[in-house]
Amino acid sequence: MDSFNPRRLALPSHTPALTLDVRAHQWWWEVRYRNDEPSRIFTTANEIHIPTEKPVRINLPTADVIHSFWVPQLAGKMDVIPGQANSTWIQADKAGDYSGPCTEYCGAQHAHMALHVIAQAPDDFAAWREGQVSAAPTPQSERLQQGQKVFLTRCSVCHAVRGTGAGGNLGPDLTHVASRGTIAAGWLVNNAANNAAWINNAQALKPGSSMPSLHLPPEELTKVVAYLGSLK
Ligand code: HEC
Ligand SMILES: [Cu+2]
Repeated sequence: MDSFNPRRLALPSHTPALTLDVRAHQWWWEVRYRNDEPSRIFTTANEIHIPTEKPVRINLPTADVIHSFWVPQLAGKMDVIPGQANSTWIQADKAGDYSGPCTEYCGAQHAHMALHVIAQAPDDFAAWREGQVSAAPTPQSERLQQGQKVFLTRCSVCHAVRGTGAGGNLGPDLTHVASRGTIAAGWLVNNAANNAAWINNAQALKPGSSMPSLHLPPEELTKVVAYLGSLK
């Protein structure tokens, strides 16, 4: 019975505790948490939080080419194919950070398209979800207000921050970007220095990405980085 995992086989007949739409993009993962109540739907990127011991259904659309979803410790590999409604299931028995690479070559930055599944005890997951459901915090200082202004001018065509009017959807939703451990699909640790480098030189760090190198003046750069850091 060693290699037989009854739970995994039984998963598709369960009612999911949670249903996520995980849309593959060149080269990042958009993660949308479905909910019957529209005000509780939210979108994040590259880091999927799930409660432990609960079956989670993952729908796998793609925004562009073929990708592949694979978190080796939690689920079998599932291809993500244009025009196909593929889906898979994951379940984690233990809390932890499970990572997965994209396993179908999808272009230049395929190697920089990692996904993290962060499994949390149900109470911790519920607390995380409440944080994500809420709108972005209002900037509390003049410096952060200026950072938000830079953001609304330079970034909102591609990025959303819920509650500010920024509604772009070409890039990841940044409403709670400061709550993520990494940016750019697992490629960089999420800290101020890396955000500054990324904003000004995305094309050097991840050539071909749809995120341009913004080359902001130093003033604006530090303010917008501070603003991102406030989006907990
Ligand atoms: C033309 C569209 C576009 C513009 C303008 C743009 N971005 Fe992006 N941004 C993207 C895309 C696409 C990604 C995903 C890149 C990837 O991971 O491959 C991204 C990723 C990011 C990330 C990483 C998010 C994560 O969770 O991985 C941050 C932070 C970010 N952008 C900040 C900014 C800021 C700040 C500005 C304005 C100064 C900006 N972006 C302007 C398209 C854009
Ligand atoms: Cu890939």
